[in-house]
Amino acid sequence: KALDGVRILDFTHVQSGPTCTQLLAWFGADVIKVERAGAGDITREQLRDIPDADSLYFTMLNHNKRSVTIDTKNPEGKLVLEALIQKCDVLVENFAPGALERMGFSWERIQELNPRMIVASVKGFGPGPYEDCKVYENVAQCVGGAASTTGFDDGPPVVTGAQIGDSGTGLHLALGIVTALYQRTMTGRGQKVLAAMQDGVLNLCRVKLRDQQRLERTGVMKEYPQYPNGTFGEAVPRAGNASGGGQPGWILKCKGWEHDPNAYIYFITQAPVWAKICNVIGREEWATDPQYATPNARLPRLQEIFAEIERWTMTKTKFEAMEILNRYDIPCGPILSMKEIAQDESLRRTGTIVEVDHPVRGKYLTVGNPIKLSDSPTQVTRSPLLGEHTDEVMAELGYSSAQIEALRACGAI
Ligand code: CAO
Repeated sequence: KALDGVRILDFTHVQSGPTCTQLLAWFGADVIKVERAGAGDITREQLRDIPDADSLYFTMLNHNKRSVTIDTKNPEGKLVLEALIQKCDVLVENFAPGALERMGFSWERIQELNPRMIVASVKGFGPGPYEDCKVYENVAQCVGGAASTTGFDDGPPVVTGAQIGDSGTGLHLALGIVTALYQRTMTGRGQKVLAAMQDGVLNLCRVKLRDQQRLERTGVMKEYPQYPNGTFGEAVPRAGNASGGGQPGWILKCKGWEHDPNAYIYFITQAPVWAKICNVIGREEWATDPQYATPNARLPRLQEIFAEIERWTMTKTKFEAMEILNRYDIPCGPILSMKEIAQDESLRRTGTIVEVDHPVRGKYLTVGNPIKLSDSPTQVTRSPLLGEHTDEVMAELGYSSAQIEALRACGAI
């Protein structure tokens, strides 16, 4: 495995940090998750669908890890954590700001214990006025520019179902960690890695900061639905389902839309295939009509054009439309429900959707590793039970059975 031999001290909880360490585990790192005895990661018991079984929230974010319980506020527990810091390569955490220091593990202390240690953190904000604030997913979406630019012009800001604040920042952090590991091979030193959720969301909203500057220069953005009939204000408006790029697109109804909330298709009027689009929808004359023939001529007519294309898509199911449009290389995508995705055979074949067996909850579906390495294939294994590997990891640290029992008796592990 790509990260064979890399040991991760996983001090993460909820979603952002666990997403990061799960990826590292899938690439082969030994991820040792530290949890509080008796309680563990709060998500173990959140949104439970089976009484007393670790929730899907927890199981789907903590595959391929080992779990040890340590009370890091207990003096004996602190010694165990120190031993782990000396043995591991990376400490990953996403506590509220200052929590690690309050535990007695400042960057300086960690460096004393292990100068090669990389300390990687997710925080809500980077240094600045909000650095001490706790942050959850939707807060990050709001402060990172996603909410103000998502939704329709006549409605309020909207958050997206994609967890760009949590899982998105976890991905950013994972890249920071492997980069720091690479640099360590040359410097021999650890370093701090910080991924702030606001920054991660903003990075994913980069095109909207592009548009802000275009708007300030020209006062108008012709691919937005506000053009030509609506008005633009001072800030990038919500663009509904308009395409973020230079190829206009929109979501169109398909056959069955009256009773199926997902009977829709995303349709892109890509310029190179405009003539083919005209043929498919039966408006051949638009291919040569100067009012429709060029991308610029079409921009003020997009609403009319999409209404005409929708008259065609409404005669087909989303899959029929996809099949026909793909014959002509016309970019499009059916709106797939989670039910349809869960049943998708090709996603199962590639390991992107995986069925996992769990001793308490039985079989469940999860999303496997979306990043495929040809020399380091991912085998998804179930999430650990709380403290399942405490004895095993303690033995690896050199503790005898009697010492382990004594530590358990005093509540340190
Ligand atoms: N033993 C003893 N104490 C432990 C422990 C252990 N094994 N593990 C954690 N703790 C303690 C911490 O030391 C902390 O104690 P203090 O408050 O006394 O310092 C306490 O548990 C709670 O940690 P927390 O403040 O991080 O947790 P919270 O539930 O209050 O806040 C969250 C959760 C997510 C808002 C906060 O952790 C945060 O802002 N994290 C950074 C941003 C982030 O990752 N957000 C996304 C989360 S996913 O949606």
